[in-house]
Amino acid sequence: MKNSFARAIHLRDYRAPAWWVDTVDLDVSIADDGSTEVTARLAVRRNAAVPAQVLALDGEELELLGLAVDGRPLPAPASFIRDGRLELADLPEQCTLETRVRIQPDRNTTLSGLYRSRDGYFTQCEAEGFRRITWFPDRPDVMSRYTVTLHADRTRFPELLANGNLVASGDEAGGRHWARWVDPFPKPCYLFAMVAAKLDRLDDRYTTASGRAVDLAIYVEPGKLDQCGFAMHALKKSMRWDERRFGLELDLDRYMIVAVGDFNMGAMENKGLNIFNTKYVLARPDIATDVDYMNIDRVVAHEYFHNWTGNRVTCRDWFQLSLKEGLTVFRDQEYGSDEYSRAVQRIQEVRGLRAAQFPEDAGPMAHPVRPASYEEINNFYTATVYEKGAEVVRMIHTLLGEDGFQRGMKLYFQRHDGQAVTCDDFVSAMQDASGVDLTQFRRWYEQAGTPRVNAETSFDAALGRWTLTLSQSNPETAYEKRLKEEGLSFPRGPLHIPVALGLLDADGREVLPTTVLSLTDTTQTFTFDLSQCGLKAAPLPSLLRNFSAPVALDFECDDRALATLMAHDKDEFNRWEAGQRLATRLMLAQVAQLQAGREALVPPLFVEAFAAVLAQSDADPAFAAEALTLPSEAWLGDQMAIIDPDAIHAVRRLFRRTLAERLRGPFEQVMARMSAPGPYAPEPAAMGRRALRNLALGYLMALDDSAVQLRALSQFREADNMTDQFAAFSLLAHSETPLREVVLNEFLARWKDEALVVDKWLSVQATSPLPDTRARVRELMAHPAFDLKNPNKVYALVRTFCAANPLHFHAADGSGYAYAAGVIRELDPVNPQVASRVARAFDRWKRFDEGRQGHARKALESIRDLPGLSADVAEVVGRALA
Ligand code: B3K
Ligand code: ZN
Repeated sequence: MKNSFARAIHLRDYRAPAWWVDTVDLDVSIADDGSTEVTARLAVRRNAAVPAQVLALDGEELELLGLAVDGRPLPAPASFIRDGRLELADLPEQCTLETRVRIQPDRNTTLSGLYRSRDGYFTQCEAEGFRRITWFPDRPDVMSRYTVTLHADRTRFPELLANGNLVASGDEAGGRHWARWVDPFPKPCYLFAMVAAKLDRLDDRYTTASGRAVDLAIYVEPGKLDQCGFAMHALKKSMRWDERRFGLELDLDRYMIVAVGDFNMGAMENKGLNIFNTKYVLARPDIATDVDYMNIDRVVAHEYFHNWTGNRVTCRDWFQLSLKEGLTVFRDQEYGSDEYSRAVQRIQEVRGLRAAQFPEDAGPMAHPVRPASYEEINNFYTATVYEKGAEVVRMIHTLLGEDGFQRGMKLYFQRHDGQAVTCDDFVSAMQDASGVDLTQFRRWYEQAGTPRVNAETSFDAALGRWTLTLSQSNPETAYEKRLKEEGLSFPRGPLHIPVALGLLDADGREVLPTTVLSLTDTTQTFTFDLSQCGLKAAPLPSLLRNFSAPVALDFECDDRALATLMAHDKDEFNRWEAGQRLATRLMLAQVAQLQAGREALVPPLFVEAFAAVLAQSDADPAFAAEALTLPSEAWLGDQMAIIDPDAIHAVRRLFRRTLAERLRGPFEQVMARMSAPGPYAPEPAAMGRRALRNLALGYLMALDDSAVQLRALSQFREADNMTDQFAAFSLLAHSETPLREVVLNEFLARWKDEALVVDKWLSVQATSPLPDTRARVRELMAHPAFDLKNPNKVYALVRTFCAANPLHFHAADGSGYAYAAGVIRELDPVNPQVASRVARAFDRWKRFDEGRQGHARKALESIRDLPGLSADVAEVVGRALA
């Protein structure tokens, strides 16, 4: 295996570019056989601020046909390529460089650069795909104005799209046509996009706050126009929201979204021409669930918000990725909170953070929000950069308040509009605009790891004085260990942690409303004078309200206190959190019972607390659905020294079944009360009712009662919307009854022509707890519904199995690991980015017993030893084995 240190790219090596590219004139001509000629005319100019250097351009898989400087052809173009870069010495300070290359998008299975999907051509350039289209300094701090001319067959590719505005078009010989686009805004090449395809278009118009009319268009594969109305609605909603909340308006005359079925990630914010995975555009009540609708809303908003946070102000280098991603996730979270229930959104965000980011910090791929080194940048579009990055922005928001934060945003745009900048520049704007000192706070960007905060309290009843002692510790992660081995120093020290606190009395009445404390030392004591509150006993603290910092909190709190918080805390997040803490503690205790060979049981206190939430569920069904969801198997495992997936699964199953037995009546009543009459609408209130009703159905299904199963079957067959149909479908498909095959067959027969619904059919089978799951998943790879070249199919079946089915992926016989390794080896030559994402399922392997570790190691080594392994997978597997 190649030496990974030698291959790593380091932040400390950043140098400003030696050459600027002021304008790019691109001519792309797609021939009938798919082979494509790209001519690029770059107006290059030496950067006088740095010592003179050769002009070095990046390129991959380009067949160089010609090279010219200021119109003079250079002989033997290939002789200018050194170590994969095109190097030109002795150029004038300013000149026009012309390159002509041929590329083969039909053979491009990586889905990076220009590639073919079905009958059309699409691009994905972030992070480093533009170099697969033409020779270019492929780095985000080189910003240029683009003119793009596209040529292709008129009948096969009626739509020729690129960033910006259409300025001219016409016919050509041989039934071909052309179109020229000009983007008025300078941009880094990762924001370049083009499309040549036959597509249907949904048009709309939007008038901005300042009164400018904008043309909106969503392009989808022919026949799917009836599935893009909601995405258009979401686009207009998010445009209005950004005007109202952030004072930011669209700067273009035209904004386009194109949906494509083959796409590595969710969507891409290319200037004026977003390209989306169909998963985040297409929706209709009968094919998309409430969760799908919500995701579409959030992703459309996210990409739109990037137009300011990402495109107008972009990243200086890829180490700064969180500058645009953390901030834009924060913005889409706030959008979600303003549109739906703030508390429920927050609960879901924190659940996501704990499911993906906490384990990332605890595993071999740990890195800070702003990493200091990487081997393959595509591996760093992570939960840490995105979700923890958003938490870091949220903490700034908490420390500054909405007004201070908005002043910071204004200053940020004043200073940096049109520039490529760093995370530090963002924090400086926030600090300068608000006067809040964020010097220490910057450590959040540099330190990996989930900090632990420990809380201890004491109460002097005579004086009415309550003290809270908070201490923080920041565990060393795989990241610091690696830096040490490389002989690098790294900053460590206490973080600036905002801790939101409220206090309740023994009856659950609030005696201190939310106060934000700044924990900045390793240990710090805060004293409160509560003599006016008439307390007879120590108050009950509600700590880290609304999850005010991405930390793990250690605080001794007995079961009764948790039950009080669950019932009375004014902070809804902490009401949910108290329930999760209680459930986690009790379930882990039962796991220990099982491991000791004793019988596990469900403590009555838990049934009572659960019943109380159920009894109040009418007040806020969406919240109740969250509060009544038990901690996941993965979360429970993360709390154990050595993860025992079998015992965890057995205990969770026991809890579900026992709760269903004890509370059958209340669950039945919830089902009756929560029916949602009238036609389906993806509205928050109706979504909450459906979530709660289907949760109740889920518990009742744990009873193995044929009456309940028949009820589920009729819901499956009669539902007028996918939310209800899918809920019943997945429950029946996971049940050990003959109905399982019935619903699997009926579902596929009905939806075989809707690719996104077929993905659901695959993922339900991948998450099944039934014993034949691993064998089935393997068989499904040969099913016509599966396609290794399509990322959505791989994610639905393979990644879902590896990442969301701990019981079977971590099977003691190693069969899950062997299966995953086989797929990764097969997938790596096809699409390394997708293969690498699947490989991340091995992150936790050292948390299991020796037997499982042995199997996992073998599986990882079999991947590592694959000849020609991609840099993407090599980095993930190399770190896992290190
Ligand atoms: N910026 C893109 C992600 C690109 C991923 C490249 N491997 C989507 C987003 O975050 O909006
Ligand atoms: Zn983004």
